[in-house]
Amino acid sequence: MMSHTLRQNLLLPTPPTVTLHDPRTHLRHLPPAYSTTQTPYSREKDFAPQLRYQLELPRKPKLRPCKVIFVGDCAVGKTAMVNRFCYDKFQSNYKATIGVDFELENFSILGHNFSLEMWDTAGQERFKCIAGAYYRNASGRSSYAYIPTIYITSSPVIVAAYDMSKRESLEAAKKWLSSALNYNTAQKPLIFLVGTKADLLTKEEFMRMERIAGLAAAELRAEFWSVSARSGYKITEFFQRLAALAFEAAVQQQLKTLQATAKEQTTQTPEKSHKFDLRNFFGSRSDKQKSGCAC
Ligand SMILES: Nc1nc2c(ncn2[C@@H]2O[C@H](COP(=O)(O)OP(=O)(O)OP(=O)(O)O)[C@@H](O)[C@H]2O)c(=O)[nH]1
Ligand SMILES: [Mg+2]
Repeated sequence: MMSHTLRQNLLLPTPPTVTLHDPRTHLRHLPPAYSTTQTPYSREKDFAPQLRYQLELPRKPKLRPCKVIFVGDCAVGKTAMVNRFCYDKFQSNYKATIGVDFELENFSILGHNFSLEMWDTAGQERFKCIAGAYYRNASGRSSYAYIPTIYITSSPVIVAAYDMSKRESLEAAKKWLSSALNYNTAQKPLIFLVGTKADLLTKEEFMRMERIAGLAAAELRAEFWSVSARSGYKITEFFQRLAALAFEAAVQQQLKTLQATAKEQTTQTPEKSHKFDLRNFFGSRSDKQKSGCAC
């Protein structure tokens, strides 16, 4: 009896490796804005039906990683915010970022892979020129120099952070944002104004600061958020909203490019029309077979 049980156990197939998906990075709906009445972006409760329809078509869009640049004064909590979301950790001792830190976070949105390249820049004055180089890359051109510009469609995202317990850091965030915008003329970026360290404020201070930040955000045409990396308050919600809006923008941008290219093809002479082949945008094996292309 004993050996039988043992044999049975040995013959049992090894349990399959279960890949646990992080529910925070799997989105099926558009997350709401921090203040649903105060945002320059979508106030809808879900992705547009048109977008869902496009994504269900057999030709899947190929989305490039979206660049997210974090700017703001030193010690406002940019790194803490990124680390809380990416690693669910918080460090109370301050370690200034040198130049720029990089994190990659993969999302699955409506079943499509979408990555955020997070560029966490240093707030210290002496690194300002280094950050400039990364804003330039945020327009989505230089880091993929070998790919034609038309192929790169992700709008960059700029997160201007300020410390809610330091009023002057809000003024500084506006300046950081305007200098980041100076580098981003090719594509209109998504802009977020994020107040950090919400845990340090009393309820009254918090409400007062939110009123001020709400006005500033409206002026900057940004979506505003208040978060705390220490307590985790609204960190997940913020990153999910950012990823979802960036995804929506990337898909829409790609569709626009595709439509423009198709229009161009119909108006151009046959000689010129094969300059932009649609198969370069949405690769499809069946199409390649139909066209007889062997590559
Ligand atoms: N209480 C509290 N402290 C925070 C919070 N976020 C960050 N801090 C603290 O603020 C200090 C600075 O945080 P960092 O994230 O390093 O700031 P930074 O903006 O990346 O600074 P630079 O890299 O110099 O630009 C650290 O001591 C953090 O522990 C928060 O939400 N609440
Ligand atoms: Mg930092």
